[in-house]
Amino acid sequence: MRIHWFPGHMKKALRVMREQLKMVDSIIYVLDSRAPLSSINPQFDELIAHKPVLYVLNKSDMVNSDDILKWQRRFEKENKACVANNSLNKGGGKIIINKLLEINAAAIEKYRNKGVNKTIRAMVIGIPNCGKSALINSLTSGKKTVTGNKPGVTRGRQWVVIDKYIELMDTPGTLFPDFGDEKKALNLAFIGSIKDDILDINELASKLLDCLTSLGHGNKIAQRYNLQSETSSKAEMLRQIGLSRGFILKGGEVDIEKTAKAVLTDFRKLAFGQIILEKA
Ligand SMILES: Nc1nc2c(ncn2[C@@H]2O[C@H](COP(=O)(O)OP(=O)(O)O)[C@@H](O)[C@H]2O)c(=O)[nH]1
Ligand SMILES: [Mg+2]
Repeated sequence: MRIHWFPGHMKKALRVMREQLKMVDSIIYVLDSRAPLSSINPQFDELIAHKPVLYVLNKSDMVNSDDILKWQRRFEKENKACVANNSLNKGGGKIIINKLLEINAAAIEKYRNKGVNKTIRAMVIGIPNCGKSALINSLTSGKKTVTGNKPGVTRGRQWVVIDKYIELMDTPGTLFPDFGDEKKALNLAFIGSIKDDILDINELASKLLDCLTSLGHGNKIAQRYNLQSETSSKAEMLRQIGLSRGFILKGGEVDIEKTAKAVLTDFRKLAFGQIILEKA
C-alpha cells in the first residue's frame, strides 16, 4: 500500500527536534502499547542517544497485562527504563515521575554536591495519537503552572511544572512515523496514528483483517460479525462483514467503504478485545 509522505517533512522534523532537545535534560518517549516497536522511529534514535530516556508503554489498558510485562522485561534487558501507563487514569503518573527522577539521578546528585537543587527538564515525544497530550495532562492534573516569560528571563519556551524539580516542555514533540518499513507503517495506520484520509481505506481494512487473522484472532472477527464460513480472500470477508452489518447500497451492492471504516473503528475501540500487534 502506498502511503504518501515527503522526505522534506522528515528533515524538518529532525531539525526542529534537534533544536528543542538542546533545552532538555531528559526524554519521555511515549509508545503505543499495541505496537511498541512501530511507535519508535529509529531515525530519531541518534538525537536522543545522549540523554536519559524513559520509555512509556502508554494505552496499557488496550492490551493484556502479560503482553505488557513481556515488553517491560525486554526493555529492561536492553537497559532501557520503561513503565506501563494509562494516561486516562487520573493521578496515575506518580510512577513516571519517580522513574524520571531515577534515570536522572546522576545529574541530580552532581548538582546536589554543589549545593544546587537541579530541576530536570524533560520533553515528551512520540508519534501522533500515542497519548502525549493525555499523558502531560495526567501529570499536571489539568492545572498548568507555567514558568518562563518572567521579566528579565527569556527562555523562549514555556515549561509546565509537574513537581518541585521537574518541568516538562509544554509542547510535545511529534515524531514523524517510520514509513520506511511497510509493516510498521501498516501497524501505525491500524492503530490510528496515520490519518486515514491519506490511505486507501478498503485496502487498509483488508490488511487489518489479514493481520488479525495471522495473529490468531480470526475467531474474534467471525464472532463479532456472525461470519459462518471461512474465506481466504479478505476482500470477500469484508463483503460478508458488510452483508452481516446490513451496509447495503441502493443498488443492492455491499457498501465496502462503510464496512472498511466500521472494521477499523471496531478494532480501535477494542470490539475484538485487547489485541497487541507486536509481541515482545
Ligand atoms: N485507552 C487509552 N486511550 C488513551 C490513552 N492516552 C491517550 N488516549 C487517547 O488517545 C487519543 C490521542 O491522545 P492524545 O493525547 O491527543 O495523543 P497525542 O497526539 O500523542 O497528543 C485520545 O483519544 C486519548 O483520549 C491511554 O493511556 N489509554
Ligand atoms: Mg497532542
